[in-house]
Amino acid sequence: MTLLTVRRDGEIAVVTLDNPPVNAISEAVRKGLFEMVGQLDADPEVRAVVLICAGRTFLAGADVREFGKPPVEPHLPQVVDRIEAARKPWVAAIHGAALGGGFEIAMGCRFRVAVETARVGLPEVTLGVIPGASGTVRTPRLAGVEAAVDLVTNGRPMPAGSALKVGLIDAVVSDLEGDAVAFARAALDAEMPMPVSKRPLEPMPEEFWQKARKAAVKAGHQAPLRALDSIRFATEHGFAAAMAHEREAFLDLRGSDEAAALRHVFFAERAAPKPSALKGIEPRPFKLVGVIGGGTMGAGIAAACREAGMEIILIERDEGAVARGLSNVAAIFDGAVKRGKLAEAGRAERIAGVRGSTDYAELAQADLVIEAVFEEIGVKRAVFAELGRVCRPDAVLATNTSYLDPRAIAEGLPHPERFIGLHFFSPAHIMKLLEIVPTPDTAPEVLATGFALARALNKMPVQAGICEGFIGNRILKRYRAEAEALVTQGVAISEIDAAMRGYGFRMGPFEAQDLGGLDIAFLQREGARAAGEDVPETLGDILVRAGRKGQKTGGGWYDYVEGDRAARPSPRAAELLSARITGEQDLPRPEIAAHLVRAMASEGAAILEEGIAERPEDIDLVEVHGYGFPRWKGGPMFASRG
Ligand code: T1G
Repeated sequence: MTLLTVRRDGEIAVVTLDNPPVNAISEAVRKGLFEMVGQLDADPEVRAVVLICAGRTFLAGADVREFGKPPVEPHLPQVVDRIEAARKPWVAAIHGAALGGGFEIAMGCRFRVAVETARVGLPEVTLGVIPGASGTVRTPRLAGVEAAVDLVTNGRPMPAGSALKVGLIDAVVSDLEGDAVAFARAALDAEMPMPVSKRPLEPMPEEFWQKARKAAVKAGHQAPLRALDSIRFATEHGFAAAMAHEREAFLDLRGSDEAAALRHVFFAERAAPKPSALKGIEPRPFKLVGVIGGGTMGAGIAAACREAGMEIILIERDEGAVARGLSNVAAIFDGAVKRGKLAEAGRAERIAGVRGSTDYAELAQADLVIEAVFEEIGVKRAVFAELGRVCRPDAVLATNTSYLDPRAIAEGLPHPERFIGLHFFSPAHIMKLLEIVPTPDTAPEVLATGFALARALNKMPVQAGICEGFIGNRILKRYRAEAEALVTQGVAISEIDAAMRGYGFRMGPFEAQDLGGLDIAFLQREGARAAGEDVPETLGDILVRAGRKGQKTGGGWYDYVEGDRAARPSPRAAELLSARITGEQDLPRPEIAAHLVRAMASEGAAILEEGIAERPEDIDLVEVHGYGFPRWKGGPMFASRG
């Protein structure tokens, strides 16, 4: 396969890059482009150049796989400068996504045209670095400081239409190659714009800087702030100085732990939906989906499946519950309309695809049914007994249980090979994590259906073996137990929460329990005790028995004042727990965080050892996508690696 091919359309040379799967800019691509400029400059018949890519997308950025290696010439900034300095003007013809170094190369071109569906972006901060080939220096010259800060510090790609408005591209076209050639030909007869690096740059207004800085600090890791700083530096210095400053920051960050952690998550996310064990196994179709239960979880699952284009039948126990369930689903789409994410017509179309019933017989033709009823074994078994009677033998039947043993739920179910656990996380239409829990009877194509459903819902699937809490809730239980152990050793609750916020979590373990309610885990422990298990009394038990269930009862680990969610240290909680607390201990917050992350990783090691999780990356994905583990720390297994 030839990396770069050239064809002539009259005086226009069309250079096509073909480096599957995403035209990442490898060393060979840099070298090829660098030499191509000289070759076409030397060709007297060529007057302009169109750069276009084969496959699904324009250049998707530097090849992230090369990040761990020493950079080799020609470096990307040199390639961009060389294209910009070419005697013949280059036109970037963009489809798919021009990202990172891909968009930097496009900015080295004299013009940029794109199809409507294309996106341009500088997502480097999502990989823990900043643009390293003039993204923070050319973008503000091309589109102004505000557009540059927006594009660079949040790392979100911009659709072609918006990019045209701010001047990042020159035209939106329909026939990409043909129109790009015509654009190049027309440009030859018009006044040539200045190369981007020569364009003037307005200073960054102080007020804008302060606002942008506050937002960048909120990101929690250093890359967004360094990117902002690099743009500001570019507004105060010449191009060459700004390029040197940017390069220094890029190389510094590229070797950082944050960048290594973000690359780890990047590749783990791309490996997750394609387990090798399912290669070549056809999933079953799932166009008509039943959801049993219209509460928060059921409504979220129904909305997520409807959003992915499935027809939904929502089953509840009586007409009132059906109405409430349907209104819970409608409320989710109303929210999307309010946030400007969904047009009114789209809302109506989505709601029209969700019908409610109390009659299980309506599920006779369902391809997939997902149960999301009360977390009690008897209730769940009754649901599956009914489903076993009414559903097709090949219909996939799934439980959303988060703690119960799926084997116990499926006991006695006819065609047990069609049963699987699909553990969604609330709110199910937002949280990306989906724990997929097969039983020993689950057929491979049913497991493949679980992964296909995750892809259809744009969720992050992680296969889990059967144990209490599968992967995520089992680690959560250990995390909470270790945090309580620190409290009994005299470490202040507020210090532990502050330590975990400082590490990058949005909330510490105690404030999170107060928000979610201490009684949920309490009921699980009580259920286990009732089943004869020896479950030692926890500090949380003491608080719940004293009526302290968290914010909803005005107090849990902390006290709360009506209408104010601020957590206040609680003398009452201290009094209730005093008998269990021996002494006082002042631990530095980083030590507290390291201790608790190590505890998560130790539970993760046991989970791997027992075969509950297949790979450490899966455990990191569960924690990052389901439990708020800071992405730029990579997850407990990565953070605790040797
Ligand atoms: N480098 C290497 N491999 C990459 C890659 C990249 N940049 N992007 C994707 N892949 C692989 C990915 O691992 C997967 O491999 C396959 O391509 C398909 O990916 C100097 C320093 C482009 C929007 O951050 O956002 O430029 O698993 O499943 O859903 O300033 O990939 O098949 O073996 O995601 O169609 C900046 C990251 C780099 C873009 C396509 N660029 N990629 O999405 O496919 S830093 C990025 C994406 C930089 C310069 C700086 C997406 C996509 P496999 P996929 P997709």
